[in-house]
Amino acid sequence: MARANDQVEALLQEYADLIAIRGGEAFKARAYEKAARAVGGCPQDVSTLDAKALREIPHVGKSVADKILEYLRTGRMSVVDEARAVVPAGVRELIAIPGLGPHKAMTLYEELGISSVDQLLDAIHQERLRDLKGFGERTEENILHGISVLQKAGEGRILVSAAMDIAEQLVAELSEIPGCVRCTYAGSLRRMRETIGDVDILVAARRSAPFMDALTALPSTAEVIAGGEKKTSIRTATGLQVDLRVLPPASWGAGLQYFTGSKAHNIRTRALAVRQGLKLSEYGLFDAESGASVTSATEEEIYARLGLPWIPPTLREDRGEIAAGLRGELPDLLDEKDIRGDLHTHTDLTDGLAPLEDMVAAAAARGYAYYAVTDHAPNLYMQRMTSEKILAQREAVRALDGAHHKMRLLHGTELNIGPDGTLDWPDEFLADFDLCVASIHSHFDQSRQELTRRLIRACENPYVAVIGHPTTRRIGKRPRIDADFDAVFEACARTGTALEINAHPERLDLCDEDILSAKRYGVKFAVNSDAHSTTHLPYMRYGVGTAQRGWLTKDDVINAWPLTKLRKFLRGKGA
Ligand code: DGT
Ligand code: CA
Ligand code: CA
Ligand code: ZN
Repeated sequence: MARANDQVEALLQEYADLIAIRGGEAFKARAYEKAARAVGGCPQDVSTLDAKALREIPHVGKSVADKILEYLRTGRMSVVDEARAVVPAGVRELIAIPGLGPHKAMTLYEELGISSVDQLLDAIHQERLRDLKGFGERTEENILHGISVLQKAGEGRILVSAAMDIAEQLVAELSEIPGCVRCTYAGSLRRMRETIGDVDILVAARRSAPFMDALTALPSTAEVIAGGEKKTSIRTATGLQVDLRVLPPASWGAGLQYFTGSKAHNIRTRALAVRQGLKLSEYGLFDAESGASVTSATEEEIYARLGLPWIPPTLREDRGEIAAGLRGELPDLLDEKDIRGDLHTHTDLTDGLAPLEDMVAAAAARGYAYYAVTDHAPNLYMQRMTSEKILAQREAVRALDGAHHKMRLLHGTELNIGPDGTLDWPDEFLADFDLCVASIHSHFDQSRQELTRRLIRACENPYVAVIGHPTTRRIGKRPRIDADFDAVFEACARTGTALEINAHPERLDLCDEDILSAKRYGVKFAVNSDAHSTTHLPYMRYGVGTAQRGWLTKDDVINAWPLTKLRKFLRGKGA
């Protein structure tokens, strides 16, 4: 995505937050929030658009368009600058704490002068919040919990998608430099971890200086942390650290293996080498006694010399991949090109940004064999869905089916699993959908017993084929719900309900470890983008990466199946 869109999205979102903090009209804050999301999800680069084209973006009217143009012209939005002058930056930090809204944040600032997370922690420990109107012991607990969620997710790590955007851009630029033999990213990003501490880039070249110089000279480089002949570390303007290492082409394989990690995987491979009288380092595989080089050019050769098949990076976490490799039992992992369709997507009939036609065209362009439209059901009240609207949508979907000749359309919905496990519509109504996804969108704080029963009840509904984002966590924003997931996985296996691997980079839900547990129960999975705009469909790659980290093959994943087999699975659930 174009960077101007990201920057405009961030500014509009900040403006929305600042309006809310200052107690402005809620609808105005909401309007800027919607505009922010729409710009973020807009497929065109906003810096190439004129006033008229800007206003064609959903939720962008004259006043927002003017602000975007001002930003493109001057690099600032004066209204945001004015609002910033009134509300200290720290207060906006406070509203990022789960459980603390803009109203409470402003009260804390006005009554107690609190304008940072640290000051808030001090105030709680000194019990200074107790006397404030609207604050009690329970609020304190919620705030403390919220801060710990924020800090745990934070720890300086960023979402895999944000790191990937930067890494791919760097790899493209460094690959252009004369003398570049190979260039790729390694580390946790190559292993597709859900969050990334720093980006590790490797180059194979005879001379390192041109690459180091290019990295330090990039406009996005804000600070050079350390520069040397073998390794240069920089920090980008967004605060992300990038380590660039330049290797001699002959030791490419050894360097790539070493710097891909994980540390735990490397400890295992080194121990395996030692047992065979070898020594493995980032420079190569050597005979321990003579020091003679055995091999170093490719990862395949190094693994082969250790008696292993090449191990996919997503498995390199010391979760049994070495033992499985030695036995010749590594899974044939799901690949992004195995995915035949997307089974959880939205349109602008609810909170999506793009009309049905655009979503379908974008899905067809991805080469899908089938595609499900699953807008929100009525109990998510803000979306104002009705039976009439969804039936009208079904007509539109049926009419469009065949327009993209190779892709079949499925009409579904994303149901809300109510506090007691009941769903939005009666079974007779559900029976006419091609596919029902059911998800939890509210009452996250129920007891473990209630949450477990609620999910199991949804699985037992004969028309629910997929449980959407099963733990509801949002990385860095909301913790997972406290349910007994072993019991849920067991129920999914028993009832033939698939579990979603939601590919949105902020969700990645189920996560890798849950997938490993669920698979032991014999559960099937659906890897879905949950796209709310055409630009979200490519999030699929992060879902596939997560599925790989959970050792899944295409047999485990219902949307890697041919449509006939998928339909049979759905029929098993009543559709
Ligand atoms: P991150 O950056 O925290 O998301 O995680 P990684 O895995 O990218 O870790 P990083 O950047 O510290 O190092 C990249 C890889 O280099 C790591 O996965 C394995 C390798 N590596 C780095 N330091 C060591 C070390 O002290 N011992 C071993 N065995 N490997 C290391
Ligand atoms: Ca790293
Ligand atoms: Ca690193
Ligand atoms: Zn949802």
